[in-house]
Amino acid sequence: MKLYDLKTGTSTRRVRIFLAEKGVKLPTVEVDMLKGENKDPNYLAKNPMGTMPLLELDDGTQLAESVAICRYVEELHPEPPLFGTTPVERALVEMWNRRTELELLIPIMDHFVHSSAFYKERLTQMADVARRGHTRAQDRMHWLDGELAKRPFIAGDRYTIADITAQCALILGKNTGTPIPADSPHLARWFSEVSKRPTARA
Ligand SMILES: N[C@@H](CCC(=O)N[C@@H](CS)C(=O)NCC(=O)O)C(=O)O
Repeated sequence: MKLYDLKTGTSTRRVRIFLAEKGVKLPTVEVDMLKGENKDPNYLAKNPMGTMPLLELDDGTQLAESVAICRYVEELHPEPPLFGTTPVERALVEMWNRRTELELLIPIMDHFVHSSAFYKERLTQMADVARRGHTRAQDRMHWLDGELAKRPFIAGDRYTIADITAQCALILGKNTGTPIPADSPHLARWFSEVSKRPTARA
């Protein structure tokens, strides 16, 4: 197996933290996005989306979505479980992972890519999308704050992929102008705790 990675990426960080939680180390190739290596025909032949992470299996299969990669690793290495263990736990983890991706990560990402100098030449930036992403993300952080007043982790009593997604989203938010609002103590408590895990800097 070979993992195509991007050290500074958010989806790639999700996979690195997941692997670190599992104690799994994979041969890794760093793709230099600044040099356009992800748009190179050789890379596009592996992943026409031109994105990382990409997990290349020994039989040539290419897995190119961070959650798909994590699910595959979970099947091979079930311990510790990061997708839940019972039918209801699995459903709750799925629910919260989708929510943290759709409601938190994507709005934070929208704000970042539609306002940062880095993306200026890479796409048509729309100020309205940036503003909407910022407002929506902050609204969803207040919502999550209320949820985290009731339990230790995003999907229940245990750290799961939903925490990893939210953790990576909030790292991006912190670095790109959409931080945790000052009046969200439960979200701040949770973020401080997950940031202290040994895997947080993977
Ligand atoms: N939905 C994909 C998103 C992948 C993605 O957008 N990756 C970023 C880096 S974290 C990327 O490769 N960007 C390249 C580009 O924007 O050209 C996943 O979860 O894996």
